Amino acid sequence: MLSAIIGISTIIVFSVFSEAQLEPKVFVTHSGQVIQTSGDVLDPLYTASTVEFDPGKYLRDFNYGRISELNGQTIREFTIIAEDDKIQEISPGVFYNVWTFNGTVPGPTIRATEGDLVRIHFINNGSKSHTMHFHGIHPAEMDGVFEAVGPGGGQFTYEFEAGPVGVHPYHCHVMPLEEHISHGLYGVYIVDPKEERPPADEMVMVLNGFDTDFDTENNFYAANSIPFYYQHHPIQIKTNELIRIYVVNMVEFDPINNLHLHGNLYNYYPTGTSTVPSTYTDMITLSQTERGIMEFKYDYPGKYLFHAHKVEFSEKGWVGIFLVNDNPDQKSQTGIDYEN
Ligand SMILES: [Cu+2]
Repeated sequence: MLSAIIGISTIIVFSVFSEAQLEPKVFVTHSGQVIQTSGDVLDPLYTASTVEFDPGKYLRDFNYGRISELNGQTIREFTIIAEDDKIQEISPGVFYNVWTFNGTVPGPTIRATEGDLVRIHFINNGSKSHTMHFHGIHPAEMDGVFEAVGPGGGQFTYEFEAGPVGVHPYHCHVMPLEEHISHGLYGVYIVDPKEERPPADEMVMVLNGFDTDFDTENNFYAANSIPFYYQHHPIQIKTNELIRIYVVNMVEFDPINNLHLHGNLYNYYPTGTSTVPSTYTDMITLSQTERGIMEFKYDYPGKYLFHAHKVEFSEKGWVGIFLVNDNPDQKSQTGIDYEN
């Protein structure tokens, strides 16, 4: 609604001094701000956010769907709506046209147990064609590549059995793919093993970036969309409590990303497909859509950084802090029984 008002009320006034391309043009935004530029204006100008995204909530928010059962199989149904007209304040004063699944970037974390039937009611309320392409095992027609879902209310139902066990991305797969992904049409899909992993304080981190000046290089990087968010709002955890992070790299334009943890090492399970870790390290490197599960405990309380050891990324926002609180009585915040 607000974005529609913005769209209608954005008045573009430009004075043409000559036919020369580099002559300055003056733009007046809907809020009255006057902007002069000799460059092309590739997108409308915005000064208001229409997205409400809380990285603190997203971190531990898992969506298990509407649950029913048929012939002994658990069915999990989700409704996912794509839009491409939302505006998010990526960094103070920097507004960017994000394309969203259910109103946020990343979209909701979808979670099922191996063997469940996952049914996604996908509605495209955007102005361009979109799809949902899940990584994992499913029939060809459920792959979200060749069945583009048209704009303005197009619908498609994706249905498949959850598997394999692990952490997988989902994203739009309409061309130009780079544009559809970099604007934010992605999220995380977790498949739990039938025999549950040990109890833990679980989190999701999507490593992402935003190219806010359209030069196919990212201007901002983050874990969960907002640069420096977890530095300003440290993630509270407890000593001796098992932490499990489902991490997915969705950074477009850059060939690699990485994740370094301070004062500790973690067991790492690439793609989460094995219950046996492949490595014990403080640093993993990930290409786009590469992902895995990290597990660790802190022995000592205090503040610990985690960040990209690609320093450019950390200096542009991909950095956070774990605030490890002392836990002398071994009281768990996740219901873990420490006696066992
Ligand atoms: Cu798309």
